Amino acid sequence: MPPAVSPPESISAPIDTWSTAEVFALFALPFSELLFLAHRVHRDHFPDGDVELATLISLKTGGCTEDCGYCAQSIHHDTALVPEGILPLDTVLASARQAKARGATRFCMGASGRSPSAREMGRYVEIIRAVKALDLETCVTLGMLREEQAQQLKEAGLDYYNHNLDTSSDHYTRIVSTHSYQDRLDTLGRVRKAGIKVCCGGIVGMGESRQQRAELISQLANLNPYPESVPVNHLIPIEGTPLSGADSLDPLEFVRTVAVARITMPEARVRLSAGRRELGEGVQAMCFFAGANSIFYGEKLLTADNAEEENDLALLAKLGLKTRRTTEVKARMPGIAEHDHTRPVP
Ligand code: DTB
Repeated sequence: MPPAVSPPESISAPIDTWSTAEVFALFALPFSELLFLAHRVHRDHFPDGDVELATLISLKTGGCTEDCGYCAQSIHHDTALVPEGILPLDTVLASARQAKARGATRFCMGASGRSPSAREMGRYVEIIRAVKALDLETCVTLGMLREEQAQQLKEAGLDYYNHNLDTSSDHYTRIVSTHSYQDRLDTLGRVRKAGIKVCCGGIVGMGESRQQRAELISQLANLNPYPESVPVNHLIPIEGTPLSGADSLDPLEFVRTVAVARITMPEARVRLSAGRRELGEGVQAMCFFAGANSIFYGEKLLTADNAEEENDLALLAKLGLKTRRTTEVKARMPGIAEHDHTRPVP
């Protein structure tokens, strides 16, 4: 039996580390109690309760040598994906400008591959500089990095590096064979050392147990410091990948995962990421209550379709949730009217 966590007092005490057993005990709380705790932590740390809008683009698609079992972009899997080289700078900038005009504050860029070559790094650095100059927060995910590459990205003005732990260390060996969990931790260490903020989370619904979900959250929460940004993805089963037939996860278990991430990483942006559209409005609403405060906003993720922007804005309006930009603009200019969530931000 995992030790009982006696809510809510135990949560308000400063907790520096989270054992898997403690995290598991959170997962095992009655649903309403878990959500109540998570929401309280959320309110304490994010009194504005705003939601960050982040738009994602695939800078380079497919042709990846890694064999991650969930991914459409691996050369090891027989998916319908057509590989594409690095997008021209102009195309990326047009997309970034559009994302900003529609209300996104963060522009996330993903490039396929085990790790970037020197030539690719040159292109990515140029792109990051140019996007940053548009006054957008920048985030990239480029695979494994060496120390000097992390430094190069920092010098380009990069805000966040996304590199997920994906799942527990023991389950990881069943998902990926071309690199190890330790490789992931090593890159995360180099990103931290370079002074870049860390975006690191996982994917649930890959056939892992609750114990393994608890291990993942414990790993993330015990990173010192824990990530500033924690994407919680729901597996999108992609035809031709080894995980295409994975048993679907109970949506309420997804909500629990979000809640546990919020409680254990109180100051992080918990990102409702891949698979959000498929969760439907009711489950998304519960995730926001449980502490999710960032979403991918835009018609596409990397290769998969995302929720429609109009529908997202309508959902936020229905829930009375403000976007991050609104709050920040209001903080700078008290009295300014809130924007109408049912229409794109001018
Ligand atoms: C993250 O955790 N999720 C994003 C981002 N980081 C790079 C990626 C989601 C991809 C979903 C599947 C696809 O589009 O192929």
